[in-house]
Parts: sequence; structure tokens; C-alpha cells
Amino acid sequence: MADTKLLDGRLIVTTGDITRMTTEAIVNAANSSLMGGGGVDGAIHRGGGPSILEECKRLRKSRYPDGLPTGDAVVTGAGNLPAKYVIHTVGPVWGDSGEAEKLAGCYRRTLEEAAKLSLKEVAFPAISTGIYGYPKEEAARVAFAAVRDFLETSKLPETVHFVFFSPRDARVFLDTLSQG
Ligand code: AR6
Repeated sequence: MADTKLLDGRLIVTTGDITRMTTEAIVNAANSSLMGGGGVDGAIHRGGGPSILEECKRLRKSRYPDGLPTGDAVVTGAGNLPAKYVIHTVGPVWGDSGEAEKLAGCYRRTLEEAAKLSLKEVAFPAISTGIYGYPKEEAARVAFAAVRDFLETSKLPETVHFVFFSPRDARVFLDTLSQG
């Protein structure tokens, strides 16, 4: 499936494995422990090698002894991955209270961290829509609105990529937006 550009070309909808993205930063759909897991998290730690986990352990000790809160984001290096940084964020589990606000927070806080580092490009997976069970259509609306609102008031990052694991998931995202 060809990439689709939205928001004057600043949002690119694409398909593939996020660990292969060559953007300066990729986003990890992590959990509060920052100690790894399945899905995107597993793929990032497997592909990036042990340095990412080492950095996460240090962050747990220094800044997040109780874990990274849901909706927050923190940056590490990307080890052996093509990206330079991984921005770890913790999505809500579907059924949590205030899940839409928390999911929007993941996108906003990640983009804040990217802007702080003056990054031009960042690539997101569809946070919470795998193991955490957030319905893809609902997540699409929240993710799109959060990114649109952030980019309206910030020149950086210049470009955001939404990387869907399958063409079908990218299609669900685009169809959901076109339905308003
Ligand atoms: N590239 C792009 N998208 C992917 C990839 C990949 N390599 N792998 C999966 N997806 P998930 P969550 C899609 O489960 O729901 C972990 O154990 C997938 O199809 O990775 O936020 C963490 O440690 C889905 O659409 O993240 C947490 O405990 C989306 O990425 C928990 O899972 C997100 O799926 C987080 O669950």
C-alpha cells in the first residue's frame, strides 16, 4: 500500500515494521516497568540489543522508581536500530478510566520530547491497539487529533509517521478518519 500524506504532508501513514524505520526517533509502545515485553516493545529490544534495556534500568533507578506513568514518555538511545532514539511511552489498557485522555497524552508527551531534542521526524506505532486491546477505530481518532493539535502549534517535529503493522490496519485508520 502506498504511503498516504495528511496534514499538509506532515503526517505520513505507512505500513511495515517500525524497527526498520530510519527516522531519527521511533516510538515504543512500552509498559510502565520499561523492562520490555511483547509486540513492538519486544521487537525494539530484540533489534536494538541490550543497551536500550540498560538505559531503561538506569531511568527506573534515577527518575521513575515506580515506573513510567501511563500517558508519559521518556527517551533512550536506539542501540543497533537504524533510528537514533527510542521514545518509550505507556499506553492505557482498554477499559482503564480516562483512556482517551491517556492515549492522547502518549502522543503529546512523545512529541514534546521529540521537539525538545529538535528532532525533525518521529515514527509511531498504533499505541495500545495490540496487547492493550484499544479498538483500532477509537485509537485512530484519538491519535490523529492529538498529533494534529500538537503540530498546529509546533514547527518540530516537521514530519510524523504512523506505521501500521499491516495494510489492513492502515486502511482502518484512513477509513475511520474519512468517516469523521
Ligand atoms: N511494527 C509496527 N507495528 C507493530 C509491530 C512492529 N514491529 N509489532 C506490533 N505492531 P503492541 P500495546 C502493532 O501490542 O497494545 C507489550 O508487551 C500491533 O499490531 O505492541 O500498546 C508492552 O511491553 C498493534 O497494532 O502494544 C506492553 O506490556 C500496535 O503495534 C504492551 O505490549 C501496538 O501493539 C503494550 O501493548
